[in-house]
Amino acid sequence: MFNLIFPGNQTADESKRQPPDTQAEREDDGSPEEYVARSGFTGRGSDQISFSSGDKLLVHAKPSSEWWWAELRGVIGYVPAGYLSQDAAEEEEEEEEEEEDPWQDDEYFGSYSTLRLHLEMLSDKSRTEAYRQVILSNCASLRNKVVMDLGCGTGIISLFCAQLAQPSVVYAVEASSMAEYTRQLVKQNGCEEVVTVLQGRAEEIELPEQVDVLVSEWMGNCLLFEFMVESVLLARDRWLKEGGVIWPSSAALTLVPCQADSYYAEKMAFWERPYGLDFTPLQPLAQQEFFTKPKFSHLIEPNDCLTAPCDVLNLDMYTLQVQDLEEIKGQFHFCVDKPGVFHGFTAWFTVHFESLETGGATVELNTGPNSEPTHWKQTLFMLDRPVSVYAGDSISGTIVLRRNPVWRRHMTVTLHWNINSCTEDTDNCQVGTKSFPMWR
Ligand code: J7C
Repeated sequence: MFNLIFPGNQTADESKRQPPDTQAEREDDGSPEEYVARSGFTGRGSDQISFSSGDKLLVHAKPSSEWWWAELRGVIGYVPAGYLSQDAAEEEEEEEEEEEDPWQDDEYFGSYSTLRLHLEMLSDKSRTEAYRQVILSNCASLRNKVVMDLGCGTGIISLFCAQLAQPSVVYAVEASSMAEYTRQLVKQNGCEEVVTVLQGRAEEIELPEQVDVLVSEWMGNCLLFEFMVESVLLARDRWLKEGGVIWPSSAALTLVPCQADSYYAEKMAFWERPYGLDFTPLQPLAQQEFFTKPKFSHLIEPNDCLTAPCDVLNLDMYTLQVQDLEEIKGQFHFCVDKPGVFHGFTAWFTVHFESLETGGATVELNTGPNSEPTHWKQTLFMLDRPVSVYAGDSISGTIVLRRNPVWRRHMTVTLHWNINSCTEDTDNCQVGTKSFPMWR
């Protein structure tokens, strides 16, 4: 599933270097060249120098492509070459371009401009068939309706509408450059009379009229990651007719305490005795590296669930407000029904599509372990230390999804839990809390 790559993660090579001392390593004509710092750098050790963005440095030698020998205000030392640039004007321009967008839209829509993610989404039968089923089972009610398909991608939902129902028009809105192809697909399938492809961000496009139905496939990892839901809420407030319909109409996040034996073995227990040697000093590093962030492509076996799952959040797409997304809290109370090792919590979501037909059934898209696996899979939140639990124990607590105040597509999931054990003579209570950035 979609994954943003984060700028600002540059790491300087920290290996020790000696200052260049041979003439061969120095600049050809021996005279230093002036460079401007593209961004600030904090030198480590005694042979690197620190500088701020915009500082002018004199480069005396380029002993490697990565590390140069430079001077700033009379201090001389190593600097990372990638931080320097020779043309100040070009640099300013780049800086403007690089000014980081809290929505990372270039990267986000860029990733939807190639087929990789569309192939993944379209190949997901549960997902795609759920939308198809919604249209099919509501085809009578869709007759002569105005539909907006927000984030239509290759246009599959719009094409289902045109093919299976008789809406008066479908506005297929897509911000990525895939929209150009979507337009061709609409034509190729003879749907251009009904489907109008509009390329642009849903927040910025203008429609000639309000819509009866707002349909979108906006769900991300752990339901909210990407926060495309915000675009849906804004479109609802701007373009949905009074009494109009939103598909999906509601969404729930479900949690279950679980075992994750093989993941734990692979990433943590591994260090106990590889090749007969004790590598346990690496375990704190392993915990940091593998268990700090959630594992988003986890497939939990129904058998790994230690309790019955519990819905921790329920979002009503008609009443949910953009500002509600800043912090969403839920609670859980689980009763352990079999002994096992509590390694973490697994989360997944379900969305519901209300029926427009009298007596019609709600369509559900469930991404949990008891349904067909989807491309979202499930999200695993590993505890720092596994805890043995027994039938009759209870695990209760809270979950908070806190949206990153800067990076608007990201959030941190904080879990807080109490384990009440009734197996020991004295009742035993263990408390834990852990915050998981997704991904910033
Ligand atoms: N406006 C238009 N298209 C969008 C928007 C938006 N605000 N946000 C996301 N998309 C498109 C995106 O380019 C991609 O084709 C699809 O919607 C994302 C689907 N992602 C998901 N997690 N379901």
